[in-house]
Amino acid sequence: MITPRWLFVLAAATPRAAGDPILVDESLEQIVPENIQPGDIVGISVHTGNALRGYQVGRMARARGAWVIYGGIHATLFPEEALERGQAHAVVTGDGDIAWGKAVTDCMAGKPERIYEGGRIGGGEFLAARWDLMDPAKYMWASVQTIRGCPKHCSFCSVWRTDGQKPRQRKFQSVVDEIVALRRLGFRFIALADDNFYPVTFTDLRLAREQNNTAKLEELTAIRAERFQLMEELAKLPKDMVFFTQMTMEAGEDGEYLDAMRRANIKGALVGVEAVTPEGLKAVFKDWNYSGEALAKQLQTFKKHGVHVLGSFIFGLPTDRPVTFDATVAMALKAGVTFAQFVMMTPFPGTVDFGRWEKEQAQNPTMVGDVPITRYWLIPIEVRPKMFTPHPTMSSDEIRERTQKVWDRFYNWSAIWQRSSCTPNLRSRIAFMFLSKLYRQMYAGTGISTDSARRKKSKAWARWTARQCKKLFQAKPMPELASREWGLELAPALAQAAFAGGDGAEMAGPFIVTR
Ligand code: B12
Ligand code: SF4
Repeated sequence: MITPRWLFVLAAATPRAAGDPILVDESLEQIVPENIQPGDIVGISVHTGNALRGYQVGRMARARGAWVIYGGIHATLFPEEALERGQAHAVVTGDGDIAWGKAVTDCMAGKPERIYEGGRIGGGEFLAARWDLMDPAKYMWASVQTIRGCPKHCSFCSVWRTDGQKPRQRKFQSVVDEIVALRRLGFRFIALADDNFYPVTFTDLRLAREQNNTAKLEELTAIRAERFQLMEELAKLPKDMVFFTQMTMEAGEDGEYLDAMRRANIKGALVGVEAVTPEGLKAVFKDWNYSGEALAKQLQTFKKHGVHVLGSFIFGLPTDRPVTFDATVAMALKAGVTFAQFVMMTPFPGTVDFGRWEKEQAQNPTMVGDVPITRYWLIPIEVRPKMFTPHPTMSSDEIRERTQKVWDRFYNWSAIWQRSSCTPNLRSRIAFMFLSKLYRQMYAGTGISTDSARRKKSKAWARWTARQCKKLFQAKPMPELASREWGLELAPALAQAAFAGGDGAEMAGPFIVTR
């Protein structure tokens, strides 16, 4: 559905001397080994879920005489594993925008280093993707990143550890230019592939002010002002644009921010609700999230300001009990979230949860074949357990079955029909229903479903629905659409003035001077 952004960003980072790269997205089609020639340079991105396949591709490419380089979140966390299991010549850890170019140049000279530390580059250094190398017919949504990193520290998430807690924000001009390029190609649905679109909260501003930390206050204020600037520019794009992002529910405190999102056509956001009880939130280091009535109210605020919520809930937390499943779906319905996902607790490497689990397993590791369970991504998919960490009171089958039921309840036809009343006419209402079913079917095939027959049926259904939905996402290309030329950078002093004396409630008008 969504463009894998890294592929098109690395294309932009490829040195000219190497020519235009050939891009292969294995979620659409498998790589053809015969297309790899001796001396080619093959870059492979691995996240934890596809590491095993990635290593297979790397070994094949190396056997064909190519240089093999890995990157991505998993290779960043386990570079030695990629070197050994994936037979890499080199691994790029962290951001590839700069390091990939160096690795390619070194391969062309026949002298790659083992590890290239890409680190965390500044927001101003993020590259725009090379969308000219994409076949627009293959994707429904494009993806553009506006900010990287997240100041929080949730126990199940690796983002704050790998991408850092300091938000790294791209210059808004570069983001808007890229979006214009995509609209020219006929893309009107764009995922803002951000870790957290609301990087500065009122609490952050208040604390900096109370601590008299002027430098921090200035920094936060500038980040926030640039967010508004970005949204103001997005609002000037064709009205049929639809953006979707990810953010914390803290944004519910900030009506002005949500209004700016609505004006910018950011129609929805994935919000990590995770758990509906205070114990559950504490277990995942997210006790700053709301629970109970306050949670429902917070999420309803998004909708009131015209921003739809895709609520994300986790099951399998140690504090979960059978009643938690009912309570969660009841809350999702009460809070009026437009979409919801119910994912199973997975200990992803680099997270606090994973560290704790690895420690527990150190003395007497559970093995699946010859692989310790803490390296579950190396276990062949046919025998890989669906859940890795035992729950104190429920079996993994019970959790999976209950989770499945929650999906079914939230996405039954009658519930979807009721939710679809948020759309303006019958046609959109039907589209909404199809989309909801598509979303549910996609997840039915990600390991949550209980049997393979159901998974197979779901996949076929999802493909059919996706084909119908595709028409909804496409728009007539607008080759005539031009980017604006921006004159001045956002002046930090002006930005600061806009917030003087308040919680940011009194945002000033546009700061930018355009030519
Ligand atoms: C947007 C996003 C999504 C979107 C869009 C996915 C898409 N098609 O693009 C959606 C919502 C669909 C999604 C789904 C999922 N996601 Co997601 N997602 C992200 C997010 C926020 C940004 C990804 C992105 O586009 N970044 C922009 C690009 C430019 O950055 P990048 O991919 O990191 O690539 C850079 C470097 O890593 C490096 N690099 C990457 N590859 C390579 C390759 C080479 C050769 C080199 C040299 C360098 C290199 O260079 C790039 C440029 O700097 C990341 C968080 C993050 N900060 O990475 C999570 C993240 C990748 N997702 C994650 C997860 C878990 C998932 C899901 C499994 C969630 C779920 N439970 O269903 C699914 C899996 C989907 C799938 N099958 O792949 C985890 C992965 C953890 C892990 N260890 O694998 C992350 C890290 C978030 C987290 N909470 O920890 N995701
Ligand atoms: S789950 Fe979301 S809020 Fe928590 S650290 Fe990760 S990106 Fe930040």
